[in-house]
Amino acid sequence: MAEGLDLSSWLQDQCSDFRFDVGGVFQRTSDTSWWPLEAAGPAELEQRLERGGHLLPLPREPAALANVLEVSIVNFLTARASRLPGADIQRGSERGYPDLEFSGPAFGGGFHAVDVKAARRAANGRQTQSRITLYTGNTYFKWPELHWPGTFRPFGDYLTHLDILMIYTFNPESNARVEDLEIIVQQPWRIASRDRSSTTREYIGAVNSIDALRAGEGAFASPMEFYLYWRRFPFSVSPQVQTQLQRLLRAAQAELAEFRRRDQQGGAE
Ligand SMILES: [Ca+2]
Repeated sequence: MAEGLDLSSWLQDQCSDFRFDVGGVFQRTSDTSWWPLEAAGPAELEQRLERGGHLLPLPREPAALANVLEVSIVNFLTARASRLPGADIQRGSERGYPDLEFSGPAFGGGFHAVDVKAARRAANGRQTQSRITLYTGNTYFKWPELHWPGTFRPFGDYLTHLDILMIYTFNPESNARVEDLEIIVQQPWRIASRDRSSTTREYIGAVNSIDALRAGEGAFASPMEFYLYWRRFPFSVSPQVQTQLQRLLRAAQAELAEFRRRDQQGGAE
């Protein structure tokens, strides 16, 4: 395989240029609007928009705010990748894995999965308020040879898995809500804990110390140890997941039977 850029370093370089510069949600007109609207610069514009009732706060709800942050960095990285010759980038679905898929000769060929996670700082400033979710544990992660819905290809086809963590302080007083954004790029196994990130969902959780996330000091000494632990984990399997799994296994068996048939035919010729 051709030598390419190291995706992790490339992402780190790009992310160091990223600024979350979303000041709120724009409203076209309101009872307090007046015209013409003039401003000499960004600060005056913001003040003028606010006084004219054109600016609504971003959502408080963590998942909704996380989505705004994710969309903003995904747009930014997509634009950066489009300027890089030989780099291909594909955006994943909202509920699928990964958020971004990188491929092409710029990164040495093969497929690389990049997922974005936003997390709020806890009041003590040293931890995330809740554990970051690294993967859904009972589908594509547990069955890495199968091609699950919501994914581009089987999990096991990726040469690299990387997470972009967006850690911020929540400010309920500001329209932007987000302050002191820190971006960390890590391999998921390096920041994994032995705990789920939700008591009701089948999610693999990260460690919650921000220092540990930054340093990549999770609970596992090697990727092997991480995969063994979490693939053995007794996640519950819903009837829908069970049905999907059976469908995928049947498809894989049919494919294998077809390969065997062709192989025997080929051998007979
Ligand atoms: Ca995500």
